Amino acid sequence: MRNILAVILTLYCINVFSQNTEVELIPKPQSIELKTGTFTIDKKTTIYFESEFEIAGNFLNDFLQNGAGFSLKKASEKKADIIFKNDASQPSEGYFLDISDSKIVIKASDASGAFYAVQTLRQLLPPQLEAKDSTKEQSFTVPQLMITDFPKFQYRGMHLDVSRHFFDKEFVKKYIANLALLKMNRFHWHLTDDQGWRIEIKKYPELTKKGAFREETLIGHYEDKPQLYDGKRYGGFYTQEEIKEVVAFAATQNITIIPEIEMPGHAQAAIHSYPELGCTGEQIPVATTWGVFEDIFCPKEETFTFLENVLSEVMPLFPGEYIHIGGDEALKLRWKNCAHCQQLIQDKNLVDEHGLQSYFIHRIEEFVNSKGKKIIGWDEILEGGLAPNATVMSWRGLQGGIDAAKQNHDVIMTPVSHCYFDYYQSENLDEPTAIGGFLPLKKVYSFNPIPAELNQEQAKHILGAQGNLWTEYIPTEKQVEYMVFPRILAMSEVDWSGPSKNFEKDYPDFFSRVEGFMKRLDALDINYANYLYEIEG
Ligand code: TNX
Repeated sequence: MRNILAVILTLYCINVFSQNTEVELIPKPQSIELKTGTFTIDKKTTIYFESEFEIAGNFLNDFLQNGAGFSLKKASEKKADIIFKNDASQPSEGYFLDISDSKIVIKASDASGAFYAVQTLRQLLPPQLEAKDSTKEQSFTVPQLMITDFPKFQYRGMHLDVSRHFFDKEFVKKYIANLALLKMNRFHWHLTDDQGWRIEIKKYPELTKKGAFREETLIGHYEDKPQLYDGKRYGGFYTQEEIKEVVAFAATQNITIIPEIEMPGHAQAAIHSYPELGCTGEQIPVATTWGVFEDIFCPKEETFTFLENVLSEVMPLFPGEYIHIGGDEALKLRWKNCAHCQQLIQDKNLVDEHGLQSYFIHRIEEFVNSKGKKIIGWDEILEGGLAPNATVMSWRGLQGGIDAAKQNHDVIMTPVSHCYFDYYQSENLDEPTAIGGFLPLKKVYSFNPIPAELNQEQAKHILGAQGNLWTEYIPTEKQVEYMVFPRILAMSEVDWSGPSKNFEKDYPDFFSRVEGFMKRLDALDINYANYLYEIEG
């Protein structure tokens, strides 16, 4: 008798302690209704989904396989325990998740909605499932509840600069997977810059033979003095096969990749590889320091041919609708001193070099549009007049985005003030060298991508917001994660849940969820900045 009681007590305790009754989701869903009790997922749990929800269904199975060593068996719609249903009344990318004692029902009108329902379910499961073969347990509970959810913004992005420092395809995949966890849907891959060309272009092999490597690397600075030149050849690039592999992986994470090929500025690595692309024709090195350089693409016919050939190889690799063509920080000194450029300004009746930049971008846009894709450019593409279908990434502040939206152009907000994760995140003296600036977690969380100056119609052009990670001072994978986490949690919530309506109340709530989320980040082996909690907590 005593033995039986002991067994019952043990079973009861296991049940109570294995219940995961806290609901600490990031980004926060639009509405949660908690019920009492739990639903148990184990080896016997069955699943039903049609092919339209394959990405979501497969993700859940892979997740369980990875963390617990089992996946869910398929059953008919009538018999299955976890069921995906098409429901046309669900908003785009939205879902309804109903967990009761006997079933989990997920309703969505598109593949993204079902995928995000699974991400929510994943966050309701114990964090240790995130780590490979992490647990010997075979049974997990999730709380019974109903969630109605959808994103505030359709563009929820994160960027990574792989030019200033190179990160290999495995790390890029991990980075992308972490965006999916947070219901982000765009990865902006900054593939070319002065310090390195990182994508194989078969027609122009020198781009990666020469342009993907530089002679020495500035790792940090101290009191404005350069420090730590390592004197070694540094670089790397992705073959087109590797790009395809990353793109295919991103599809399993419901992430669209936006590749960026910078023009006309930030082109020194390209000009090093093919000097005729510059205005002077002189041999210049791949840049070894940071900043803005004078040598930019020269608006000659052969440059346009080169760029069109490059884009013709890049575009088919990426199934998304957008190609980012840069457009930022193009100093005009070389164009001022180039007879051909001045002639072009006259011939085309352009006001000055800014008009010439606008002509340049218009031409590229026309080419990209003719291939069925759209361009995004940094907000400098406003100067001299926007290309007719361009989407603007507003980085120098909100003004570029405001101006573009007023001209009926789509906008992605990514102002330095709230979205630059290469800025310092605390005043802690031990912080690794950052490019400058100060952007604590709280400030990211306070961001509202919709400026008050816009009326309702204009505001519809604000597609969403993006966090940027420029990597001048970020040489390692660990440091990338340190700069991104936890600030990306705040960005994901701005983009998905919508800007905070009552900061005084919302921020402490967000912050406590961030603290809870740490266990998941640990299990995912993500190197986040955790001392923030001593300061803010
Ligand atoms: C400005 S943001 C740049 C980048 C730098 C970044 C550093 C933008 C369009 N251009 O080239 O890496 O500042 O914060």
